[in-house]
Amino acid sequence: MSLSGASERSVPATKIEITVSCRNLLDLDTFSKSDPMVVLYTQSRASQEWREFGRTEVIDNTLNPDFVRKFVLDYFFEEKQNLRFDVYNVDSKTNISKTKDFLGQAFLALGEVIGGQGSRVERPLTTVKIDVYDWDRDGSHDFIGEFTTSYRELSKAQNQFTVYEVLNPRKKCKKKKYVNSGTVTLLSFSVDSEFTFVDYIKGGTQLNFTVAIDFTASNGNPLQPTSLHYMSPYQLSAYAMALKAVGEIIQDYDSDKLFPAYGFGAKLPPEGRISHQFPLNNNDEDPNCAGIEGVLESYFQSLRTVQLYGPTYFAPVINQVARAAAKISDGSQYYVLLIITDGVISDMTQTKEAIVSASSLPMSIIIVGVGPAMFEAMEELDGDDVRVSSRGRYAERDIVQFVPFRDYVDRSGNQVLSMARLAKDVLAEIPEQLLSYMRTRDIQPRPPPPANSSPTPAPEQP
Ligand SMILES: [Ca+2]
Ligand SMILES: [Ca+2]
Ligand SMILES: [Ca+2]
Repeated sequence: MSLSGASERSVPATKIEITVSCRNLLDLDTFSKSDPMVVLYTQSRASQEWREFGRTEVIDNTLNPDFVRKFVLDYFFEEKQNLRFDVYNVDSKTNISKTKDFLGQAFLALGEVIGGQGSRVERPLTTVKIDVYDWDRDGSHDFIGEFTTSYRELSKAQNQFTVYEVLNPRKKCKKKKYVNSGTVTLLSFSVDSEFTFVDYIKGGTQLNFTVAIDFTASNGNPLQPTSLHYMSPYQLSAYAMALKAVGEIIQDYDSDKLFPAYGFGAKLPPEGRISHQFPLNNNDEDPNCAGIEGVLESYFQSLRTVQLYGPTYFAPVINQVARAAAKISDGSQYYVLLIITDGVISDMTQTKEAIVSASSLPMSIIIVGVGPAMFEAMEELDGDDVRVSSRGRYAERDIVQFVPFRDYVDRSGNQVLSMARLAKDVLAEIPEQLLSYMRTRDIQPRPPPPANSSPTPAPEQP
């Protein structure tokens, strides 16, 4: 997958309106409070350059401004849209561009605003305030003075010494001739960079999705309308809808658009053997289906031939993908197992054991819950509150994301309300799960290949 490919998708953009407030800003005006203003910059993905997007009004005499002017941006869920907010104190009596003190800045991605609780996020301004003291053994250290700086200014010290004037506000007020209380020189500055999901994908890490579908009897007889697998010429079953919607989302991230697809918990013809991982296309040698259309086709074909049975075992299919993931530890391949289920699990103990074992592998699991169940077991496997453990051993990383599909469809169950929201939640934990694997294995992203390089070899399929 290449990033530019993903961004060329014609997912309709959502307009996001951003309102900015600040609290406890530095007071830099001598006789009154600061007059703050915020300038928003957006980062170009191609050049990484920051460009001014707009600015708020200036509010006089406050350290806690609630700005009225809003920023309206286009939101693309599959892009990381980096934003930078610079806060200035404007001396409103003079020319704005000439006289403004920098109060600090905050970085965040637009997705974080949307993902924040109540679509609200708080960030400390990265202005760094440094107090300088004369150290006393008895603890009564004497304040010498202070200065402020910012990340941007600190980073200049990578090439040059930076000298800061240490100022004591009290002395500054009292003495007319006061210059400073000494200087501090920054001799060196270094940054440990954190790589992003996109850095790895650009560097050639391939995502491989495997699909597994619950064919157990708890889903109901496919010939009856109450079944989650109901075969009707007029509308998609709950499973088909979930598979189609989620499949379309993950399809763009899969490197070769080939999906090994399995069913579990069915009785197979002719002899009626119960299987917990049968290829939907009935081809043991090559379970790959071409695109999500191919998976859907094989799913319908299987529904007509197998008998829904039980019990519901997740562990076999998890272990199957884990075996493929275990063969590759250089960060070039990352596996994602998508399980679509009604959540009535019979092998919770074995599944937890399988997850704990898989947590050391380049692998994630997305569980999509179909139907009206409570899904407590699925939430437990998601492990967001309590890390999954088995026999006293905790999973090394959280590798599971659970999404209850009913939260994204209308009352009739026939229509996905927001593909963007579903996509965001389905993919929500993948970037961090991939990064946590790379971090713990100390794998750095490779430099992106030149634009017209030959395609990378096909990944190994489980
Ligand atoms: Ca694939
Ligand atoms: Ca999780
Ligand atoms: Ca989760």
